[in-house]
Amino acid sequence: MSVNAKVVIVGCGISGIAAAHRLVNAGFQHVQILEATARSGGRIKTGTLGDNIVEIGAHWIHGPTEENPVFCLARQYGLLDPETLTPENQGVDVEVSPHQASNFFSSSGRKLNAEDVYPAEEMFYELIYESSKFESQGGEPWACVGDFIRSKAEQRVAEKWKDIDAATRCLRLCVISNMLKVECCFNGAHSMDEVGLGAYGLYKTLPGQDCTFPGGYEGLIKNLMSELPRDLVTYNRPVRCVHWNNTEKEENSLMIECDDEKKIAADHVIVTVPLGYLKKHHSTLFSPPLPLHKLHSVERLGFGTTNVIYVEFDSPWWDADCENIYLVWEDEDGIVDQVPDIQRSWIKKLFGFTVLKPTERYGHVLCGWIAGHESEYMETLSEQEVAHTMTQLIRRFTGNPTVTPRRVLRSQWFHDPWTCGSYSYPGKGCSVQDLENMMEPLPTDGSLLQPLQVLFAGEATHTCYFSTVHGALLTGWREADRLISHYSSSSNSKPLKS
Ligand code: 6YU
Repeated sequence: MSVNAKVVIVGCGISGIAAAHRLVNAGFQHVQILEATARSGGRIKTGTLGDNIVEIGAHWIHGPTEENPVFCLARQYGLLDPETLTPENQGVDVEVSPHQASNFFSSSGRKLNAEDVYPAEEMFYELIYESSKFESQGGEPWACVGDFIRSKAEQRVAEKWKDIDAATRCLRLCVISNMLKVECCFNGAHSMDEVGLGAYGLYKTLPGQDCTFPGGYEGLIKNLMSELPRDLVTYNRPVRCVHWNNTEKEENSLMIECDDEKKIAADHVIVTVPLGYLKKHHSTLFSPPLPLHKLHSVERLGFGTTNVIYVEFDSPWWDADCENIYLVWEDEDGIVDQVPDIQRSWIKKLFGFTVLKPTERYGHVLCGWIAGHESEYMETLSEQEVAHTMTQLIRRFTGNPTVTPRRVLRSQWFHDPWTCGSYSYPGKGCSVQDLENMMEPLPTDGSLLQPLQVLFAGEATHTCYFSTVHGALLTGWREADRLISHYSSSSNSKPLKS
């Protein structure tokens, strides 16, 4: 098949690249990507900390098995460690796999015993599991995951832990607060009070033990880009406005206007900008504006911030087998995942660290995780201020007044003007209909002159793998396939007018 229709893709993240790949391989002759920045990859971004390769954006292949196209591509390009490829690794059921080795430290400078912590962890995981079972009830009677967890936990604590001493009970509640902060990072939400209970179960996990790219996630982008024509992407070319349903005589129905005033006529545009960007700029990005039902879904779906703060040490202060470190504040006021005074105590939102493994490769590097408005405030501080606060934090929790990080590096996704946060989550009142609205092409009225003018891809348009790289990639393929099947019927092959 050879197709002359002109397709413009807005954004060169994984979804835009995936769409371009499919179209070019299917014989589309005029495919162009317009990217606002000077690089490909979007939220897949690999950086360095000293000699170490570290991820600023996406870290893991979630569920590295045959069903995951990111895993299949990474394997094909030879980007994974051999142990990742073993059937044992692919066979891991994440829902029932044993706890990863974890260290818990408290704000009074002591290492907590496993037996003090595990009952709280167990209760929390039970509640998270139950939170995913409300799809058919639309979340009633709780609107958000936070409300559900708090009310159920209080009830169960009163029943199950009534004979336990007050200090242990109090500590366990603080552990539950810590787990809620973990969940905020996982969901990319400021608070679990903003995550809708009715749609929480929409997200689907794939089997297999999550894995990383030893040479960096951007290796995937480089390999995919090397298979596309060199001049396919125009960098530093932000799109200002998509003029669709343009009925002026002699004009193409679709015109893409760039920030530098350049105007590009096209038959189809695939918009892959992040939901955070769309929330902020939808009123100027589309002319005429988005239909109301689509706009409401853009508003209802959530898009928050999760950032990383890397810290490197000369020697470890955690156990040799430790995979995760949790920092439990002992002065929490009930079950909470928000900090009351962000400027003074933003650091309380950082739940802890993942330990970069293997040690032979990374040395002693920790990746700290922080979500929400606290993390957005952190972005406004200088790197020195962040390093100072991290040093104070670690000294306090380890009880060691001399421990000092060698290097610190953090991400700043909220202030990235082309992303405006990290990834999407189902907000309060959301349902699968919102994700379906997100992916619906324009114009929605099939009787109009030119169908499939504006198509939508990107992680926030996938009904069950939103917020992930594999979800984003699949949406790029989905929209390319929509155009391919449109042109497979010869009656639809319409040449570009101008
Ligand atoms: C995953 C992981 N991961 C950590 C962090 C982040 C993300 N994700 P892009 O933004 O890539 O591309 C759009 C392009 O458009 C971009 O280049 C822009 O510059 C450009 N653009 C914007 N405006 C423009 C304009 N006007 N004109 C032209 N161009 C314009 N995913 O699989 N594993 O470990 C993580 C993580 C810190 C920030 C992640 C992870 C998310 C992925 O990175 C992300 O989905 C995709 O890269 C997006 O690709 P794209 O093409 O759509 O957009 C209920 C329940 C919920 C449970 N949630 C599960 C959570 C699982 C996610 N976990 C994530 C964790 C980490 C650590």
